[in-house]
Amino acid sequence: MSRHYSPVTLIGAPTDVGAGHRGARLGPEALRIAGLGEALMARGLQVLDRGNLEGPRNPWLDAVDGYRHITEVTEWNRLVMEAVYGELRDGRMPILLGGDHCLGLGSITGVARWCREAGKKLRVVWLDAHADFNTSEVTPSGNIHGMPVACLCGLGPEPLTHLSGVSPAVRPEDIRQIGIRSVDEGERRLLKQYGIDVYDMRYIDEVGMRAAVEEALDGLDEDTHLHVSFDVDFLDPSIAPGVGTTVLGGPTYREASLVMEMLCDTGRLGSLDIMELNPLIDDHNRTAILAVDLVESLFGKSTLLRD
Ligand code: B3U
Ligand code: MN
Ligand code: MN
Repeated sequence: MSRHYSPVTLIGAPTDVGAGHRGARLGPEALRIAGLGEALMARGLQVLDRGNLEGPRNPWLDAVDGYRHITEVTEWNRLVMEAVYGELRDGRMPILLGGDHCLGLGSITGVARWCREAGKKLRVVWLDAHADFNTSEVTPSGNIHGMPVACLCGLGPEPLTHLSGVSPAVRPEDIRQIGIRSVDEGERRLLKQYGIDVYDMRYIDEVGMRAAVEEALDGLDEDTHLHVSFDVDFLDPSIAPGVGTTVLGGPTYREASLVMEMLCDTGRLGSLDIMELNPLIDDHNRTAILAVDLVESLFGKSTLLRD
């Protein structure tokens, strides 16, 4: 099935300021070298690569009061929010090339701001091994890439929860998490308290990926903007070794392809993050090449021979 897409814009955010390993700052270049732009153009999309945002360097300091690098994380997220919002306002589809997943906060805050103005509903699909719902009180690391979903729901430090002035930036009931298999103790309590809809690997094993994704996409209509936040550690490490925090037991290539195809079939994709790719621990860029392959499926590449 061929679809009409808005022109897309690639936005590089080369930082690992929210992560526990350095190297995700090289993610945008690795995705470009793996042919992301060319692959999208080959699918008939108009692609504009705006290059990389320029933000503060990673000072690589210890956590203070439960947060590492909060000043730098705030500035990067502000830059990302403005860039993502600006593209949507101009009628373009932003694709954020991370960078670590703390930037999902700025990206989705920008998307939510645009949805409010445009009178659109928002559905966030968060593909990840982790729930990223920690706070300064419960985080085991202080790394803010473990906190963006909590911040989106209004839980966290003011500069992060109020990036666009409105908090919560997203209603917890608009979020679906798929592929989760590593949740910290306090984080689990908060996920329950906020009622986040989590399709963890146990559930996926029991009901199958197709049923899980169908449920996660239930209720989408023509007024819904679908945002996909793709943390590459969602994938099983046997196929995607190039991330800082691998967790065994993730989706296979076939399961991940199906997720992308089903997200594509909604016809509602409006924005995308590709996050946490770390070329320094990858194997000849294979994880970036895999991410590009899956993004092609998200944009309609299919071998489907049956209707
Ligand atoms: N939950 C842990 C680990 C983690 C979260 N997100 C990533 N790693 N990538 C934490 O540090 O918050
Ligand atoms: Mn994540
Ligand atoms: Mn993760």
